[in-house]
Amino acid sequence: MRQSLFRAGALATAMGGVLAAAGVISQTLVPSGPNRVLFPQDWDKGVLYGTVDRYDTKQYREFYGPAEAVKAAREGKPIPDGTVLTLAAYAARLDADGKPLKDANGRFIKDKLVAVNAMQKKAGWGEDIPAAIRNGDWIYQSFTPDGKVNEKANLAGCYQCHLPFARDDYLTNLAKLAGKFPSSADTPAPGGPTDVVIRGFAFGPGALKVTAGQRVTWTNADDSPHQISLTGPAPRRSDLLLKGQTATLQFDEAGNIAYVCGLHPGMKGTIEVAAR
Ligand code: HEC
Ligand SMILES: [Cu+2]
Repeated sequence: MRQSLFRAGALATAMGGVLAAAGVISQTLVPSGPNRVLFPQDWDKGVLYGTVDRYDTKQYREFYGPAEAVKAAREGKPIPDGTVLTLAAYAARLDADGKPLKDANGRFIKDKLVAVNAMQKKAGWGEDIPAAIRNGDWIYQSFTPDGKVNEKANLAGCYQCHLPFARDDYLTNLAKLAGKFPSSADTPAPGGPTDVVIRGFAFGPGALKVTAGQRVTWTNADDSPHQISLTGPAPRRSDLLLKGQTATLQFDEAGNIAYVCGLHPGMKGTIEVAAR
């Protein structure tokens, strides 16, 4: 199991600024409408390299890519020029109470396709994307299920959200593409007073009280990566946490700390740090 300590990265701080500024002007940063990424006609004929059950949005998502990209990722090589990766988002099938139904393996069951999101990498692409949010040579596009460009998509958001994963060629799920996501990893059962478990796309407990000088440890129990991202005056991000991995952070000063998941900002938590 990997244990990561937080780094107070300059990147995280810079990103906080970019995101704050971009919130206001994001729509104009990257115009929506048709761009160089065309609808990936045969997306479902590629390799289905990963799925995610989104408990927070009640969606079931599939990742598709070409065999050459899977091969490159497995060999630790750069993702080939021209690669298109597709995220197919489906509504999850719900029971009468609006809760997602599960199959024999405990996974969500797909209902209607709601969106097809694509990212494509080609040498020289991306030069017209503002430098602050550019994702190398990747360009993003969002399509409706019938293959039309979703003109309402906030494309700047794609770049902003994927930017912190530059180390992984801007992918949130490079580990799944590379076949290295530890889906069957054991998750320890932390139950200490300063432990937070991430399960079903939620922080448990969502509100934690600690005393200044104490350390908080987050453990990811989900079959999806998550990331602790402190918001507020001193933004910090943990490494990506795969299943079974932990991040630890010490809180030395009293105060209220708010945080979200860097991948799924709808996941929220707080740490209340009492004076010693
Ligand atoms: C709020 C953050 C966020 C935004 C905004 C976002 N993504 Fe993502 N993207 C994710 C996450 C998280 C995943 C992994 C799947 C999941 O957990 O739902 C992902 C996965 C993907 C993948 C699969 C490849 C990979 O490993 O990352 C593609 C393709 C993709 N997104 C395209 C897009 C496009 C196109 C847009 C803009 C229309 C977009 N994304 C906007 C967070 C985001
Ligand atoms: Cu998350």
